[in-house]
Formats: sequence, structure tokens, C-alpha cells
Amino acid sequence: MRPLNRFDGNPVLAPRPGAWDCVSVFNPGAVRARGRIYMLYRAVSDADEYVSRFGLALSQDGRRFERCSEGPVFQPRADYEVGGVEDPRITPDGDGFLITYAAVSQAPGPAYKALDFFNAARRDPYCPRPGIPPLGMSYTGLLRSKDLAHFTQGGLLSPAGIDDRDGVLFPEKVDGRYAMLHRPTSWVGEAYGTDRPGVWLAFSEDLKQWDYGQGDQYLLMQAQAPWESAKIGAGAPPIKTPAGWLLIYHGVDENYVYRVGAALLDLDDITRVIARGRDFLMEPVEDYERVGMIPNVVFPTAALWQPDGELLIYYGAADRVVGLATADMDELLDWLLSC
Ligand code: BMA
Repeated sequence: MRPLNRFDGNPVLAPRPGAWDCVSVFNPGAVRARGRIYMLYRAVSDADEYVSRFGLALSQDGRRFERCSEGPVFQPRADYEVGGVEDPRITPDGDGFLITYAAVSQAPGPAYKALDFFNAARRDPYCPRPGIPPLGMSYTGLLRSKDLAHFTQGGLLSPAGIDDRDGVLFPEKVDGRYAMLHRPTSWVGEAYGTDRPGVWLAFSEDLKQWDYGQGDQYLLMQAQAPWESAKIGAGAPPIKTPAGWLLIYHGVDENYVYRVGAALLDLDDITRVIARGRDFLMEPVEDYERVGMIPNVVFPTAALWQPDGELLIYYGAADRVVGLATADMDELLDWLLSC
């Protein structure tokens, strides 16, 4: 038995007809603060070329969310993100928050339309994705915020000039430095110790200068099982548990199916993976996970450990809605440690 259950009221957030977020709302960051759960979600409207922006929703119980703004709370500002801001991940930082996200250099719409991708994907859920290029490069960007409604820009965290999404910060410094997981797409081949895009570590004193390591020094995890054989990427910011840092991540197979996986990192040495699920935790099953903008996707971006021991995992479903899956933290850790 997999120790993860879908919330039966899914989706917890769906697009609003006629509004700025009418096409899709998905891949959200979430954080518990001031007695509530804040969700910063990625949204696409039909007004432009599938450029993504961020909206804000709030919840008391983690299950019923209310939007708290009529329009987006953040949209592309810098020249490196004219194609959209995507997949925010939130880490508490002092009395505010750090947000990592994918800054996209080119609007996805023209490439998808030129290839007739959306129609093709509806006819054949396994049709090949156009990939990069022609979709353009993505980099991991940083935002700072006190209230998740107003933001200041913190620049890019990725190694210069390479495609690098799924940047996720640890919620505390490690040996005095910020620690980040990231997924440099082109770091494959002999020199990098992995033949598929994997999850890497990077460290920084100031969130500006980064130590990305040499060769495969900071390669943390590579694709192993068939369900994650095309590539893997960090999902939610890691959670500190007595058993280790819990990492919820995604894996992609050769048919472009996105699934959820879990691993544990050593509390004393985050470069050491001490447990990894022998199988995935969750795969697309429900209609809203199989049919949407991009078919067959469950894409986790936030995990919150509640005071009562429940773990809430928020995920994008078929790049169209937000789903919630829950686990009992003790059961999940037992499952991981028995692998
Ligand atoms: C990834 C990213 C995510 C997206 C997922 C599924 O490569 O683009 O933003 O949710 O694919 O389409």
C-alpha cells in the first residue's frame, strides 16, 4: 500500500471562467503562516501566449481555498522572464518568505501552437513534448516577500546560461550556507556522472554567489527506476524530520508521464541519500490528472507537515488544476525506511 491518499474534494483549486486565471491554475507553492495556509499558484489566462503569472489563495484547513486577489499578485518584470513565471516554491525566511520559481525566457504559446501540440496531446496523451528548444530556456529565479502579495526581485540562482528549473531552497541554512536543489538539464554525460537530468545541490552564503561543485561533486540523485527514467526534479522544499530531510520529488518516464516520489537525506550530511522509495508514491489516475493542458501529470510543488502529524502535498494535475494528497508522516517515513 502506498502511504498517500488523494483528498476526495479534489481539485482544491480550479480555473475561473472569464477571469485572468481561466485556462489553468497549477504547480503552487504553499506555506503555513499566521494560522493559515497561503497558496501562491501558477495561472495561465487566454489573453496571451500561455504566459504564466502568480495568484494568491488562502485556507484555514488546507482544503478549502479562497482567492484573495482579483488579479495576479506577481507577473513577469525582468527581461529574463518575459515568457512567464512558473512553479513557485516557498521557504519561510525570518519574518518573510523566499520564493524560487522558473523564469521562462520565451512565451510557450507560439511553439505549442506551431506544433499543434495541445490538439495532438488530446488525440494522443503520449505524443512527444516539443521540449527545449523551441520552448526556450528556463532558469531558477528568486523573489522575496513579507506577505506573498508584494515581491522584490532577487535575480537568478542558476548557473549562467543553462536551462535549470526545479530550484528549491532548504528551509534552514546548512553549515552556515543556504542550500538549494536544482535540475540543470544539460548536466548529463560522463563528466557529470549521470546520463539523465538529475537533482543537484548548490550552496551560497548570500543567495548571489553559488558553489555548484565540480564535475559530479554535488549530484544528489539520478534517475533510477523505469517510472523516472527520463528525468527527475525536486518537488517541495525539503522537510526536516527526526529520520532525515524528507524530499518529495517528481520523476518522468519515457512516455512523459509525471509521477511523485520520495527520498530521505541525512540530517548531518545532506549530500547523502539514506532512503529512497522503491516505487513511486503517486501516479496520474483520476480524470483531472490524466486530461488537461498536458496529459498524465502529477507534479508536486509544496509539502506541509501539520501539527497533528498529517502531511499535505499540493500538486499540479495535468497542468490545469491543483490537487491535494495527504499522508500520515510516521507511515510515510516507515514506508521509506523499509525500502
Ligand atoms: C515540467 C514543467 C512543469 C510542468 C510539467 C508537466 O517540465 O514544465 O511546469 O508542470 O513539465 O507539463
